[in-house]
Amino acid sequence: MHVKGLQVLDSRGNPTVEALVITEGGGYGRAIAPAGASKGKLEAVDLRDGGKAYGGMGVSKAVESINKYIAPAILGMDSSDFREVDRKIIEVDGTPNKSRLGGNACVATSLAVIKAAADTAGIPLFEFLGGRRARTLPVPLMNVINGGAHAGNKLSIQEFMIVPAGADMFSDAIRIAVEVYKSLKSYLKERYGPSAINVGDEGGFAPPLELTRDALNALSEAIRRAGYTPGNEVLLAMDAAASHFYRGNQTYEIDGKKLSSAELIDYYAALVDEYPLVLLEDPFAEDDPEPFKELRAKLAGKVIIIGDDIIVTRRDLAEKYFAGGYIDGAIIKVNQVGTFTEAEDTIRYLLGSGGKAVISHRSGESEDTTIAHIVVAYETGLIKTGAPARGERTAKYNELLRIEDYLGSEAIFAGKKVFLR
Ligand code: 2PG
Ligand code: MG
Repeated sequence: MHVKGLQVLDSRGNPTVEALVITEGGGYGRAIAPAGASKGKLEAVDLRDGGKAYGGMGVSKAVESINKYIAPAILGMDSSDFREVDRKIIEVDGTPNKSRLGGNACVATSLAVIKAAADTAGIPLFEFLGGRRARTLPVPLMNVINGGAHAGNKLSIQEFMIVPAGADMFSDAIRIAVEVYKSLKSYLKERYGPSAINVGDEGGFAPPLELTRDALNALSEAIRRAGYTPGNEVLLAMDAAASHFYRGNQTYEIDGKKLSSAELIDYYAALVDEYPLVLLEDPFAEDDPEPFKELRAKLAGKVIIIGDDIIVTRRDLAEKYFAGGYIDGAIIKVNQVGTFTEAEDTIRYLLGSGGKAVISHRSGESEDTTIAHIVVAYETGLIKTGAPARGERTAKYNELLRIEDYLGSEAIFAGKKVFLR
């Protein structure tokens, strides 16, 4: 097996790392590292060049990590031993957070290796990882109103998502989501003017709204205008990404108000009563984990609580917060830990313990579709990969449509039951 690195661009126009793996058996795999904007403090390091070129965002050092350090270390290894390859990458890096090689170099290589292994075996990646029984297509969590760090508006909450879980099959869920997305577009334009349909980093609209309820009302109205009933075919979800509006000392600044953690618990509970919300991600800051527990207990049976910044896809943190009753599950972003094997370990722990694993994109993405295969391979039933628009987001949905087509009548859609605890 040979690996080679290359600097390419991501969806925000920032340089990112691509790895190409070629195996002795004639297979190949290519993967591109994504990049976050609202990151957890404990994420693997995204190695950047600094300096003047690309505003300091270049990744030539990370590309060099692949060509100079990873390539010779894994030369001759078999791609089907991808867990061994990941162990080798971790060993060569030798730091707790991939700061020597760069998490971006590690993740691109690690994902390219599993893709090359599947290609060498002559089967799709989801089947290579999950075997022949893997056939559950996920419910998509589609971020259609962008706020927080992903948009230039005043919305405190980062992501407002539509969840077409009431569909019969995945392709039907995509159709419903697109109809609601279009209906939202015309509603926002009519109500807030033409600039309201500008889009944010994840393909959702970034209208000049200020209040959380304004965004949730817009979604409910768009669902109704598309001919559906909020809470029936289409449910709602939010990623608060609350670390961004945490002001320290158990205080949050949301919707122009200062709320204590206890007041924020009541605020979320009121929203869950008013709207068909089924999933809340990062409702509190990573530095303020205690209220996760109370909110989860209070909203039992109504909503599932998902951790992103507090877990950063690490198995030890998933265990601590899931076993401790803080969360129902976690967001899985392979680049937060740096290798596929580490992310897989976290997925297996969560699913094996009755928890949820939401396979997720980053706000900075590319045409890479690996996450579409991962979500089907482990049948986690939940994917978060942006609006049903913009090439880097639709690339994942299109790959899932291909997988559904490939599975034919064998395909299953996860549906609403995935939200049961
Ligand atoms: C998140 C993500 C993806 P980012 O917070 O969940 O939607 O954003 O990639 O910027 O961390
Ligand atoms: Mg998040």
